[in-house]
Amino acid sequence: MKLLVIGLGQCGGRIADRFARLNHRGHAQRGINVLADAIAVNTDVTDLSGLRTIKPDYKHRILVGGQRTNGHGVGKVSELGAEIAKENTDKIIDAIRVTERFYETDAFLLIAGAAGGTGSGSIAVVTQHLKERYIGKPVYNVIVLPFRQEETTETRAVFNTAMCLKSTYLVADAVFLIDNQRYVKKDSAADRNLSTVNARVVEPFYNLLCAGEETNQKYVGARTLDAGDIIQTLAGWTVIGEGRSQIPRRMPLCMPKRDFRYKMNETSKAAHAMDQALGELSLTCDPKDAGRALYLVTAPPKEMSMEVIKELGDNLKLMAPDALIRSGDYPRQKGSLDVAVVLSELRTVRKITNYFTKAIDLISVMKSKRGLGYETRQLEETFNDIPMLL
Ligand SMILES: Nc1nc2c(ncn2[C@@H]2O[C@H](COP(=O)(O)OP(=O)(O)OP(=O)(O)O)[C@@H](O)[C@H]2O)c(=O)[nH]1
Ligand SMILES: [Mg+2]
Repeated sequence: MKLLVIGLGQCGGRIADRFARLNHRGHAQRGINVLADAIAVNTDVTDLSGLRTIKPDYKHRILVGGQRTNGHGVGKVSELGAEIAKENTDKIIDAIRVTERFYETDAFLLIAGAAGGTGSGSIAVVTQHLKERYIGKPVYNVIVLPFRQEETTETRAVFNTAMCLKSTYLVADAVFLIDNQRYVKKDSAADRNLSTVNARVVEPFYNLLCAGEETNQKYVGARTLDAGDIIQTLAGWTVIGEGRSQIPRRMPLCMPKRDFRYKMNETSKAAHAMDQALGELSLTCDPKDAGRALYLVTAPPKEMSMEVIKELGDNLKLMAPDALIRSGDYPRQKGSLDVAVVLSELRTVRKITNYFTKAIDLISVMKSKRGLGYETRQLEETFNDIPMLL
């Protein structure tokens, strides 16, 4: 699957930059391009200068609202971010039009941090514009949720996040949710090292995007997961994760391949990788709430019998009984068995309902009449009360 990636604001730009690096890796390791191109849009000159891989010309690093902000960002005012995006959609479309491989693009992937101003305010506006202009081409969003500490110290962070989530949900074909706080908990060394967080955010996309782009027959799976399967799976609130089992270089000599222990070993490695993928989802959620799901197993061909794939499918069905599940195998790498999992069309996500509830409380505090019993409200009810950025 080939994506045209557009990063908005600092967070979005940096993650788009990581996607550009992923593309270089695909090209170098596998001779595959997974991106049609990568573009960064920002109101801040310094942020644009700090990128490493996205091409440095003005069609790839697009400065918007320079006159309004003097090139220093919108200072977390996402309404201003939205306004500037509306005024500059032509500039962004012009850049997309000259993209060399635009005709190969399967979908757009727009990325932004929800708590900031530029990315948070502009992502829904640009998404809506792309949807209207390129009818039939899916537009997906990646929304990065703030660290807990930001939520507790900056009221604006919660408010921006709620407005961004609502607006993006209304216009995008699917919204990948990335919880910054998850990555802190998982690995204390990553702590607030954003570069490490970003690398981990994009990693689960690597095999998923490569699998359908393979042209070498040797690496085409029995059941290829291609762009069509991914597009059919993605809808609404979505999370992604990846797990890995190391494969020892040599099997114990005493264990013949037909031995039952060998078989057990084979399936347990795959099951372990899937458990890890579900445990490391980009946002904590209950798989039972998923309406659609997919998994991709990437491993050396001999590690991937149809039995293993089927068993993983059964496992996932138990975890996500209401999900329509798609799957694929990708006989590619050496030394490990990786399982990437996407859960999509999530009916409810507690963390999002919490943002909406908190934002409504903030609004009512601002109007100095406290709301009654918001804690017990459901996602749909809270959703209606959040202002939009469109
Ligand atoms: N994962 C990750 N999160 C980031 C990164 N940079 C910023 N963030 C998060 O994104 C939010 C802030 O958004 P930014 O992207 O910095 O804001 P902006 O869109 O540039 O908007 P303004 O600076 O207000 O004009 C905060 O929650 C940060 O924790 C990054 O490189 N990686
Ligand atoms: Mg900024």
